[in-house]
Amino acid sequence: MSLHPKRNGAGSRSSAAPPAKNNQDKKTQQLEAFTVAASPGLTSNQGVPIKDNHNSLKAGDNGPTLLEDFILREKITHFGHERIPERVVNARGCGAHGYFKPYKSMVQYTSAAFLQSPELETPVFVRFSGSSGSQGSADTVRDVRGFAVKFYTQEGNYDLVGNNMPVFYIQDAIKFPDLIHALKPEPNHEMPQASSAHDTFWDFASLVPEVTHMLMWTMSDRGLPRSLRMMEGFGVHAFRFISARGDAFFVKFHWKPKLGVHALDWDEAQKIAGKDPDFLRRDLWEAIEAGNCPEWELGVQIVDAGREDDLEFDILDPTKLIPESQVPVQIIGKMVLNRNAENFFAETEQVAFHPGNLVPGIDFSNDPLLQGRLFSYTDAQLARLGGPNFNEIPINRSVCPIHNFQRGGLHRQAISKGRVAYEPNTLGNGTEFRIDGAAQDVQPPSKPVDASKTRHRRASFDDHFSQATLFWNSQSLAEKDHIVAAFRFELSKVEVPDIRQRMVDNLAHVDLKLAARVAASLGINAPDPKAAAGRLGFRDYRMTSKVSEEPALSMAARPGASIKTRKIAIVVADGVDAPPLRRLLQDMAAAGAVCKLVASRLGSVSTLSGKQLVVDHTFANMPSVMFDAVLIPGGNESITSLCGLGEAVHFVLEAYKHGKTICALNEGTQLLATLGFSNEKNSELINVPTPGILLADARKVLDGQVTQDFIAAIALHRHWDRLNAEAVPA
Ligand code: HDD
Repeated sequence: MSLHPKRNGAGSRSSAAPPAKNNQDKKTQQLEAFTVAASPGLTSNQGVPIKDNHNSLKAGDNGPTLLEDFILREKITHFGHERIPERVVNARGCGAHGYFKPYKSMVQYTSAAFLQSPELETPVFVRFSGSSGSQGSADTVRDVRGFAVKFYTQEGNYDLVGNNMPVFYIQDAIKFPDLIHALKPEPNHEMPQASSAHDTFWDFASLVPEVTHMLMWTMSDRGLPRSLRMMEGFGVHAFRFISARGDAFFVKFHWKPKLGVHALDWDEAQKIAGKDPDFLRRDLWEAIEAGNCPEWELGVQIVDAGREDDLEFDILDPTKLIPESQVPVQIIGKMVLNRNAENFFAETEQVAFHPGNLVPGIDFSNDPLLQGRLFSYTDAQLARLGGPNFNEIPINRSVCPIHNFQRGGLHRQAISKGRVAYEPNTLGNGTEFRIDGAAQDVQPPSKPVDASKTRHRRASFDDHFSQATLFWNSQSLAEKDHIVAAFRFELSKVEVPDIRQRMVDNLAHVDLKLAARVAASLGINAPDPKAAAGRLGFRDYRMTSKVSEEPALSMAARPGASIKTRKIAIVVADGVDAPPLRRLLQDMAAAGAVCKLVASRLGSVSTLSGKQLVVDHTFANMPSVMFDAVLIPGGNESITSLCGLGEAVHFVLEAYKHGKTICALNEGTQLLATLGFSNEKNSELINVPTPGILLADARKVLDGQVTQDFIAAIALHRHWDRLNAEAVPA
């Protein structure tokens, strides 16, 4: 049996699961043993039956509650302890189960068993997260997203704890607490929540220029993913592959989503944060429940150990990426997420990742950020999960046997037999038991280290701007506009003008025009790169880049071809013209899109022919920001009502502003009149020269032309080059 997508409740796990046949099922089977189904009746934690769950034990009907009521005491006490400390960063997250399968053997590069055979499926659990917000913060804030994958391999757990951006803010882990303290809500008043738009963050950023490259990413649309299913993942650091022959390679990991890489608009993201703060986690959950199981391909950039100096930057510097045109990404396998967690706390909250959870054949590098992480994650789990036995929590258990002589500790579950808890020994099974180191070690010996202790940073880490410029140069015009707008927004929230000035002076080292555009709206002086260069700790150093533009860094350069799982709103009122609508609904469903009827009230609307169409949502409960595209069917009466309805007009205007595809059939075009579009040649499909606006004759629906145009326009995701979009007061 394999847990491949099952429609209608793919997420639910049957209570009598069949026996595991392959590795993928091993984790499911293991978790099954800990799963508790609801059963009739109540008991205490000691198994004592509870007959009354409504009244505490009192001395007489009006008397005080008795201390001896152990049922009350147990219930209230457990309740008071049911929270654990949230993660100090990446507190808000959601997770899902699935599997990973290589496309080919990687034996040439690594001995990692899970990468040896395309036949082998390895179970995974993935937790996505936002980095700055607390557990209850909104999903769509501007942020880097965590992308942590736990592979339950037959050689133990391997964790790839990455982000949706390929670089990080800082170069050395010793700066991590400073970075996070600056980013998190300010310590005096605990504001703002899940936002970098405040003085302390930009104060730090303006003084530590190594953050500049990462700022370009977070200020870009990458900071606002449309869906967790539509974002890339990166291991960030250079790791090492080690082959069975002992050959070593540097490797950078990439996750490439099958649905393409897409983003929200900033205005949209802010509105969604209020309308549906759970937008991203709901999207993931619903897609998996519907059997639309998200997939990513695993890619690797491999650099032979010893050839890393051919790169013009230091491969160990986590603020640098390897341009894909310099070292192509080899696609080596596929990950599918096909089952939602059964219990959020037990699985998603208690899962414990660690970038040092490695398997033989994969090693870390001397990246100083990674080195610090190796210490931090175990420490974080000890604080969060209450002791050294967190590996025994079901979601964290490996699927291969554990054997060592670690004993005791809080919440120990294993009942280790016998008198022996040491190695070597002869008393365990009567013969000598000794580990002789013959098997391949997880951490193979690397070059001998013979150096003086130093707190010095290598000069090869000094260039903080070349790749920020590379990122900027690689963006489309619309993407550049969004970056400028994001910097303006963030810095306009900064109260101290000196901080704004320092920041734009820094940006002048990325691109003078960018800095000037940001400065223009902030009421400060024009940017001065010399001022930045003169500051303490600021090095005005640039390496010679081999690549000046990199298409892979732009999302616009790689629009997807599919509209699978895209959400289309059909705005309707009584009197809607149903036949062309029905046909379009069929076509869109066949293309994998999700269509929902939106009206001013729930229930149903009547069609021109007097039939009823069931309404899915109201304009109030599901505004346009929750959709990818809008369809306005014809029908005189329906359109007259919609034109007189502010929330319907706003719905369409807002979709226009956010660059979404809008298709109007026949009279439906009148709803667009507010935007200055009219459908004078009513019998023609008019491709108004406004990208993504389709005004169509309903008769053309039957010949498939409208479907084709509509799908092609939605697949482009957004149409930013629209006239007067800023004039729309949405
Ligand atoms: Fe980290 C959580 C990713 C640098 C210390 N980190 C955490 C999570 C992700 C990342 C995805 C959430 C894991 C989960 O879902 O449970 N972190 C990164 C990446 C980094 C990075 C991609 C740089 C390339 N992190 C980093 C540094 C330190 C930490 C430099 C400390 C020196 N990170 C932690 C942590 C967390 C964590 C405090 C919070 C809770 C936890 O680990 O389990 O230990």
